[in-house]
Amino acid sequence: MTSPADAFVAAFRDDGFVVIPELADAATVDELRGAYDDVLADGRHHGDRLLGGLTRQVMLPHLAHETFASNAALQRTRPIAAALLGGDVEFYFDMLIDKPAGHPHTTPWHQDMSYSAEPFAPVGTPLTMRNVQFWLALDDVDANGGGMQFIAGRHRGPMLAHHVAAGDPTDNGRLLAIVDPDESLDLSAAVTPALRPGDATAHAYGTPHFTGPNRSGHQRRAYIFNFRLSGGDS
Ligand SMILES: O=C(O)CCC(=O)C(=O)O
Repeated sequence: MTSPADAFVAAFRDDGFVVIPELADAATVDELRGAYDDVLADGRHHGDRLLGGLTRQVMLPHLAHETFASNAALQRTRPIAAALLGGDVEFYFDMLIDKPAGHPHTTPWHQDMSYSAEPFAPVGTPLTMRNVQFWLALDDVDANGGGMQFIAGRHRGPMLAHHVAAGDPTDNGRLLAIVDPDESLDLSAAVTPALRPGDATAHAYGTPHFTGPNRSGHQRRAYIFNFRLSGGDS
């Protein structure tokens, strides 16, 4: 009989994403929120920038605050990442993406693999299952509040055409987007998991995903961290 763990890994392999309820418990959410707010308020971390000139993003927060260097959610995630990718894993990188109440900007449909080259990886770039991104909600999120939306099953390829949607194409903080997503994707099939604080999603680098403006009336804090198979480039 298939164990729940096997079904979970199979869902990730089939759909390109999974939901992980309660990846962080209430105490960990409190700790992460405190650290998050400290880093945003400080504003001096060298990774603090506007993604595409639009949306607040703090790269590598583990260098800015010890809570992001070591916390219970990160520790719980490591074996999950190993199961999803099917081998030993290493921490790759982390970031914070904040959408305050009323934030008007989308993070357009994209595949994370598009960021593997500048200005963007070309059509035909192999989509591997060597990396996984975890997106941990520190607030309630849904489609209306800037929650993550996914298209299932498109992580197996081919890599779709991307373009620079905003920002300087020569800058690492550019914002990439799939060209004509309504042509290349069935957007009516988009799935938006509603998450409570502490719930997370995990997705593959080929999985098309998107977040909308934040119309929820409250802040949307996302703590995002990536693992990859050990020994080798992404
Ligand atoms: O948090 C967001 O708004 C978007 C995050 C995302 O798409 C990403 O990190 O690849």
